[in-house]
Amino acid sequence: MYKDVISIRDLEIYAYHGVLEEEKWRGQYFYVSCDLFCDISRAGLTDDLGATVNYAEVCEYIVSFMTDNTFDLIESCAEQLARGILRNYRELAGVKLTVRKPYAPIPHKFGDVSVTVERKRQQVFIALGSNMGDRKAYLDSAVEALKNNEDTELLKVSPFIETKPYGGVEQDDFLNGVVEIETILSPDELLGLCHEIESAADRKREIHWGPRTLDVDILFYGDEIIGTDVLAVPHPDMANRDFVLGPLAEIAPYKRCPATGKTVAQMLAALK
Ligand code: PH2
Ligand code: MG
Ligand code: MG
Repeated sequence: MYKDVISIRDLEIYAYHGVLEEEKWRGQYFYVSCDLFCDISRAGLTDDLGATVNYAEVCEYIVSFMTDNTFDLIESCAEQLARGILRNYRELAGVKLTVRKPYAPIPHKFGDVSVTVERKRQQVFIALGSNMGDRKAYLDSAVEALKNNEDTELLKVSPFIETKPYGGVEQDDFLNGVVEIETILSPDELLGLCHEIESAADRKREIHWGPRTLDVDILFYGDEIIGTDVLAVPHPDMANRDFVLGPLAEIAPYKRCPATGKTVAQMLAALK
C-alpha cells in the first residue's frame, strides 16, 4: 500500500440505514470518514488536480451512495461503499473507511457506534490450462472473462505455450498460460469466479488431474499465504511445474514467492 493518503473526516449525511422500521422512514445522521491510499507525489510536484483523486468528487460519490441505498447494517454500508470507491477510482491502491452512527437506537448514554473496513486492490497471478477441444478459445474465454469483470482488471497475459501432460495421467497435450490481474475480490470470491469461468467453459470435475476444457488456478494473491480446506496459495506445486513457471517468468520474472522468498526466475532456473 502507498504511504500517501488523502483523508476525509466525518462527512455528514442524512440517510436511512438501520434494522428498525423507524430508522428506515425517519432517517438519521451518519458520518463517513475515509483514508484514500494512493501515490500523490506527481500531483504534489505538478500541482495538477488531474494527477490525483479529487476529494470533493469522492465526497459527492459517498453522499450519493449513502442516500441512494438503504441497508439494515452499517457493515453493509461500509463494505459496499469501500468497494464502490475502489471500482470508481482505479488510481487508489486501497481505502480504509469508517461509518459512524451516533444516533443509533441504543437506550443508553453512549458516544457513537461505528464500523471500519480496510480494503485494497491485490495483484494476482492466475494460471490457465486446457487440453480438450479448442484449447486457445478456452484460454481466451478466461482472459476475456477476467477483462470484463467489474471487480478485476487485466494487466498482463503471457504467451500461451504447448506443454506435455504433467502428473502421470495419460492425456493430450496442454495449452498453458498465465495472467496478471488486479482485483478487489477476496481470495474466496476470486476462487468462486475462477470456478464460474471454468463452468462456463463446460468444465466437468471428473478424473483428478485428468483432461479438462479449462483449468483456472490462483498462483499468487498479493503476498498472502492462504491454507484453507478449499484454497492453497501460493500454489503448492508451482515450483515443480515448468508449464506454470515458463509463462509466469515471461510476465513476472522478479515476483517473489511470499512463502519461500524465491523469485519466479530462480524457481524456473532451479527446475531446469
Ligand atoms: N494441469 C494439471 C495436471 N497436469 N500438465 C500440463 N502440461 N499442463 C497443465 O495445465 C496441467 C498438467 C492439473 O491442473
Ligand atoms: Mg491445475
Ligand atoms: Mg484447478
